[in-house]
Amino acid sequence: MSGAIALTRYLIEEQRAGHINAELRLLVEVVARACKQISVAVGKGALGGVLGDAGSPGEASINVQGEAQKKLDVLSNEILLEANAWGGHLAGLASEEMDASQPIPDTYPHGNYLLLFDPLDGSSNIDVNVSVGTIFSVLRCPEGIATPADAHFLQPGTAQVAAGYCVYGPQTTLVLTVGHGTHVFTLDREVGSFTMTARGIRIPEETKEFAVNMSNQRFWEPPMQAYVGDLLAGKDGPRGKDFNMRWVASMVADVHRILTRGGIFSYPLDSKCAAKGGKLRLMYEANPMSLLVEQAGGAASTGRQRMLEVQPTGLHQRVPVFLGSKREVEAAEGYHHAQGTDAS
Ligand code: FDP
Repeated sequence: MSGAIALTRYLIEEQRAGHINAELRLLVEVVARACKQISVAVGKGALGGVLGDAGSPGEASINVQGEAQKKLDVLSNEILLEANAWGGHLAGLASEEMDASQPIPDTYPHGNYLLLFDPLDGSSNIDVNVSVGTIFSVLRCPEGIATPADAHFLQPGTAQVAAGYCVYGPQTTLVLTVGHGTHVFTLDREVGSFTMTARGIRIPEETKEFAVNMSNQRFWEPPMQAYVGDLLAGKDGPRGKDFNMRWVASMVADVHRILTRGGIFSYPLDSKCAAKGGKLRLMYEANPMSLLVEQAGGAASTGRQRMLEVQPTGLHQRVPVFLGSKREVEAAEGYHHAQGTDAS
């Protein structure tokens, strides 16, 4: 017998250990199955007629964020909704692609969990064959609530009972935490199942690699200007070492690199996104990624506060993000605390 551990076996063992219940196990299995379907659609690309913008020619479809939707954004959202509606493990769902959350229809049994997702993160990279991914977060539905509304989803990241992402790249890889370490499962495309390929990954505490959209430099706040200025000064500057930069512009791919070999990922406040609170979404991007990173020994912050302790005020709320190697995130926070502008 091979020593490979399938996702199903891992989840059953977590259930036996008392870390999850059967309902949460089913939920994760269903999300993973949906990710396999999305992976197939992404993999077909032009052959499947799935590339390009959603909507009719000349009239792009726009989501609640005011961003043009790609055909694969819409398809991935439908796959996740369809897969999760009827299993009896959820009370409600929320997605980047939907204005409001959706309670599970009364035609299906209701469960005790809330699922939030970004069905296809990095969608501006879809048409150019660069890695994209699905990010998800699981919360408990507050007790006594049969039909959850948006307000019931507004729980801090510390309340997440599971979080993960699936990156559709050269390999399809699911990275998952149920609060007991962060584990990596690679899709065996011939067999059709996820197999554990790394257990309990640890992000190196120190790094020499950063990820940020440098084209926004002139719009950043002074602490960010100072922080990146010192990174760029390299060996001759106050940090005393040369840094390299990597920027895929798909958060899932950038975070996956950091979970694999360390680094810091940042999407800071800038004057273009300040009015909205930031660029990335708290509930289905920053929070799940932050839980995965913390469970791997890294840190995640807004620059001024631990990400997982931010009290959400809206389903689609945006936040500044700094996550990855612990010491580097602390260094970035240090610049923000030192300059003291209280922007978030
Ligand atoms: P996208 O808009 O392509 O979905 O979450 C949004 C995101 O991608 C992240 O994946 C990525 O890090 C960032 O936006 C890139 O945005 P910019 O090109 O505006 O910097």
